[in-house]
Amino acid sequence: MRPPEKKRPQVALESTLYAFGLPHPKNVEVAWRVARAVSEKGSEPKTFAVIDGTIKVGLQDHELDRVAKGKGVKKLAASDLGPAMALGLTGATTVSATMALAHGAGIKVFATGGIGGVHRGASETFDESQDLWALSRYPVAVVSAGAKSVLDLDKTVERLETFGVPVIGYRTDTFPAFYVRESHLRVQHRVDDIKTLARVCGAHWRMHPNVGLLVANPVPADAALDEQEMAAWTAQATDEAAAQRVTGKELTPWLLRRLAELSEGRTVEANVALAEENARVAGELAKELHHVLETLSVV
Ligand code: PSU
Ligand code: MN
Repeated sequence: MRPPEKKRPQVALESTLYAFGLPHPKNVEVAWRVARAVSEKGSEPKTFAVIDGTIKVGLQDHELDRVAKGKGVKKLAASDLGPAMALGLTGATTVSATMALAHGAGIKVFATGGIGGVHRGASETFDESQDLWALSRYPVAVVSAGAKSVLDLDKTVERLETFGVPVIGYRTDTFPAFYVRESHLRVQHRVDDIKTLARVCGAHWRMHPNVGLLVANPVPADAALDEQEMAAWTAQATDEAAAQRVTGKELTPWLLRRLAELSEGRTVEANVALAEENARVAGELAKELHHVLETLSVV
C-alpha cells in the first residue's frame, strides 16, 4: 500500500482584490497568475469567498468568474461573514474576512496585495479598516506590499503597533508604500530569507498564539511606480473622493479605480506584479513554516 500523500502546505488568498480592486476580465487572469505563483513554490492556493451563503475554501472556475464579475457580489469584512451565511449572500472576502476564515481552516499564511488601514482624514471620519483589528485577532501571517498607499501610512503603522502586530520587513528597511518600494517609515525588524521569516512566525506564535503578523514585501523594482507621481495622483483622488462624499466600503475600491484612470493603467500593472510577488513569498513561507511548526515543540 502506498503511504498517504503528504498534504501540501496551503496559502490563503482573498477575493476582494479581484472583485473590487481590479477591472474585469483582467482580474480573472490575475487570480490565476497569483494562484499559480503559490503552486510554483510547492504550496496549495486556496481562494476564499462566500457563494450563496456557503463559505468556499478554494473556488471553482465558475465561482471565481461570478465573484470577478462583481454583479450582486458584496464586499465582506470579517463582521459580515455571519450575516452573509445566514442570509445566503454572495461576496468577496477582504483581508479581515479571509484571515478569520483561514484561521478556521487551519491555514497560517495568506497573500494579498496590500492590507487596509487608517484612511487619510480618519481623525474626522474614523475610517479604519477592519483588517487592522483582524491582524490583532487571528494568528495568520499576511504577506503584503505594506498598506495601500491611498491610506495614511503613518497612522496605519501606529495602529499596528498599538494592536501588537509585528511588522516584518522582507528584504526592506522601510514600510513599503504599495505601488512604491519605500516610505519614510522604518520597520522594526528586517528579515532577508524565508527560513528566518518562518522562525520569526513560529516564535511569535509561541509568545502570542492569537495574533497575526504582517510581512511587508515591497513591489518588484521593475514594476514600482514613481513616488512623486504617485503622491500627486493620490492627493487628487483623495480630494475628489472627499468632494463626492465617497465613504465606507466604497472608498477603497473607488480610490483604486480612480488611480487606475489617472495613471492610465499603470497602478493596475503594479498591483498585479506585487500581488504575484507576495504569492511567491507566501508559497515559500508556507512550505518552510510547515517544518518550523513541526519542530518547534509548543509547550
Ligand atoms: N489589496 C489590493 N487590492 C485590494 C485589497 C487589497 O491590492 O482591493 C482589498 C483587501 O481585500 C482589503 C480591502 O482587505 O481592500 C480593504 O478595504 P477597506 O479599506 O474597506 O477595509
Ligand atoms: Mn473602511
